[in-house]
Amino acid sequence: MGFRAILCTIEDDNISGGLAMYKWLMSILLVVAIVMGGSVLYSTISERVTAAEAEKKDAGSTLKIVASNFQFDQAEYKVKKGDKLKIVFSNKEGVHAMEIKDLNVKLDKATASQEVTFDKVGEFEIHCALLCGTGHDKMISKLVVTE
Ligand SMILES: [Cu+2]
Repeated sequence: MGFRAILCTIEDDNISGGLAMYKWLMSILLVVAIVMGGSVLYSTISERVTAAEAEKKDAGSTLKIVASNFQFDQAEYKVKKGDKLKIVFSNKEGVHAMEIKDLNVKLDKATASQEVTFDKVGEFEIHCALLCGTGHDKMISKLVVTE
């Protein structure tokens, strides 16, 4: 009888010991889950922020050039050296094309945009590359790349 009682006590101890171990393990798992969940959430948020920033940067990196009869919308377009811009050309009136010979840029209705990295400081002539009418020769603007 006495022996049995001892055995029972040992078993009880084992059970409570196991339970304590189980609780401990579960709390560790919970902490790990929280940390992992948090880091996933954090990386998702930071990814979104990065994407939003990239989009914002993209929106600002466009150089629009609009042609009409018989001029471009600005006499001078200014960019900074090192800028990587998407030149977007459009016709507001008439059908024109634009060319910057020194930078190998040629855009028209069919090919309306081109990405250009401005790595040379200087003034570059923009002119119409399509015989558009009486004012064609006057369609000259400047692209200025500054330091
Ligand atoms: Cu022209």
